Amino acid sequence: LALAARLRLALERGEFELHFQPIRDIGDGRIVSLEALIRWSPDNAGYVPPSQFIPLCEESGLIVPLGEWALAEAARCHGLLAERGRGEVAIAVNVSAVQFLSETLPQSLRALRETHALPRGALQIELTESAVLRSPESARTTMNELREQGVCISIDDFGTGFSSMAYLKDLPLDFLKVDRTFVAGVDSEERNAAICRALIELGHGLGLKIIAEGVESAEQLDWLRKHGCDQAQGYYFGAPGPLADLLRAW
Ligand code: G
Ligand code: G
Ligand code: MN
Ligand code: NA
Repeated sequence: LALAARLRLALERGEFELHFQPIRDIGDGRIVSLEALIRWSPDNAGYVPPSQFIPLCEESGLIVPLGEWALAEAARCHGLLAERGRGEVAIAVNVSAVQFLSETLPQSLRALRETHALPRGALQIELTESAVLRSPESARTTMNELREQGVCISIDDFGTGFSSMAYLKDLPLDFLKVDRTFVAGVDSEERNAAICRALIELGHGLGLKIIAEGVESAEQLDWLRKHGCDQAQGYYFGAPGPLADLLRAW
């Protein structure tokens, strides 16, 4: 079976699952949101990382139904959080450019919020710069509709794409996620520190909150706290894992 067809079958068979990584407030350490990261476990034989199948799903168009599945699963999981008294914690879902620009996103999210009786703020979406830059006008329309529904928007991997100040200035965004390549060595390499300082200042100047990705040490976390970063995620706090594990260790 060609991989594209195998992936379609995987979606039908329910072979995908979501893992979650906590995002913590840097000030008080509390978990403010969970990033949902898709995993494929074919025939229950270990996990295939998304880098090995997301690009193919984007080419074949499967990313749209797969993305719909991820949003629905995130909505279901938010219900589980709420049952455990953690309903104020948001779930952030990665959305591909193809899905974001298909313009069905606001409608899908509205339907999910009704079906699962989700409060405003329950779901967030993470977009990359390429998703936005491919069509800034259509991006703005979709973002405004999401905003009205109380869905916050992050720009993911910030600084690694074709960053344009124009879209940052004009689009209704909430969070800027500083890519982990800049966070690595932030406490020991002046060039990374210079970029992180500038991104924090830029984001704050535009009224955005800053999330540092890929935090792996107490030294990095201290640096980020001292320089005003708002939230952090990374192996220092924990790798992505099943929701049940996270709830147990909360
Ligand atoms: O979990 P991991 O670090 O292997 O993720 C690698 C990449 O896969 C990340 O860049 C992430 O944005 C992407 N990814 C993870 N889950 C999803 C998803 O549900 N949808 C999309 N479009 N991308 C995802
Ligand atoms: O592109 P995106 O930011 O959505 O991808 C998140 C990816 O980063 C996931 O694959 C996740 O497993 C990985 N990740 C999460 N925390 C860390 C970390 O502290 N260090 C590294 N190297 N990768 C991380
Ligand atoms: Mn992400
Ligand atoms: Na990222």
